Amino acid sequence: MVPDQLEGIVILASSGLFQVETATGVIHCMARAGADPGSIVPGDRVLVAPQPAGRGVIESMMPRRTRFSRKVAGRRQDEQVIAANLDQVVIVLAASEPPFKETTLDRYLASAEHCGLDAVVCINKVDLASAANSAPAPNLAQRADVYARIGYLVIMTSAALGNGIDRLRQALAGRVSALVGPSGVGKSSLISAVSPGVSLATSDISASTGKGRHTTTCSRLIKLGVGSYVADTPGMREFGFHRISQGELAWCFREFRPHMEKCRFDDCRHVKEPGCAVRKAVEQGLVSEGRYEHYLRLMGGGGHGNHIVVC
Ligand SMILES: Nc1nc2c(ncn2[C@@H]2O[C@H](COP(=O)(O)OP(=O)(O)OP(=O)(O)O)[C@@H](O)[C@H]2O)c(=O)[nH]1
Ligand SMILES: [Mg+2]
Ligand SMILES: [Zn+2]
Repeated sequence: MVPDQLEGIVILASSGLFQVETATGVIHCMARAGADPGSIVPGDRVLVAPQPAGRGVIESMMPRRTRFSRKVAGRRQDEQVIAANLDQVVIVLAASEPPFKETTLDRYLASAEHCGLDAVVCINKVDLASAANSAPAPNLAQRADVYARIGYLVIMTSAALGNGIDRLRQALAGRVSALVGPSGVGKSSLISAVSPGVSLATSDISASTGKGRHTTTCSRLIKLGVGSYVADTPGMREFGFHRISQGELAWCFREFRPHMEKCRFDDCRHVKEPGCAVRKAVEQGLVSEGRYEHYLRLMGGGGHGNHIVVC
């Protein structure tokens, strides 16, 4: 390493300005002239040339170990990297307000699998869907159980009342994570609950649309402890896949994997092909019908700016 450069981790990226955490503290940086500032995201490891007054210039970026990305919103097909060098994503949905939707969860889960990241499912606002004894409503527990049975860690939380916050804190310990999910589900509230020293802006969901107000506008990486970081990310209105091929999509539904190997045809799409072991597993109740239906919907394009590549 050039001695006059400092190694650091990007904790905030906003309109071409960056905050980089280094051994000597947080440095406010710009990207080197000619570099695309949009290509540097929280979690990126960078080399900074210090400038006077605690400022610096990001000179170079180290290769990424992992990244979590989606297709940019709108018609373009470009990739938008949400955070880099993550170990896992925590997909946050609300039990209610906004309503819990498996279609949304399956989309995020498939993307996490495609990015090679562990995924944790966090269902927040259980206080809004609970009986008086604060156990989650049975219907919600059943819906959550579909995901626990296929091997995902499912944590039911209430940032408002404190339920499940210890479990979430444990899941984040020693890892680099990002909380992702729609606006208004409580991502920022959960990070504030996990780390009481942190105060992040939150706002109520809109009474007219029942949706969040997109309060968090840029991703921010927060240090929870040695080796523990969590990224608060802006709620996403649409979550389109970035270049997942049809063949890859089935693999991204992790419970399909042991069955896929037994399909009659190597290039089986698990739609109508004879001898499809995935469909058979659905008929036998080994794979959830709901998950399979969402797979078919995603294979069909299903709106929402999907980018399933036929190859
Ligand atoms: N009842 C209840 N309300 C909650 C809970 N967690 C968060 N909220 C409320 O939900 C609203 C949205 O919370 P935020 O933390 O801003 O949600 P967010 O996911 O960060 O939203 P964006 O930043 O827009 O993506 C706020 O009014 C919170 O007070 C919870 O566990 N129970
Ligand atoms: Mg937020
Ligand atoms: Zn098949």
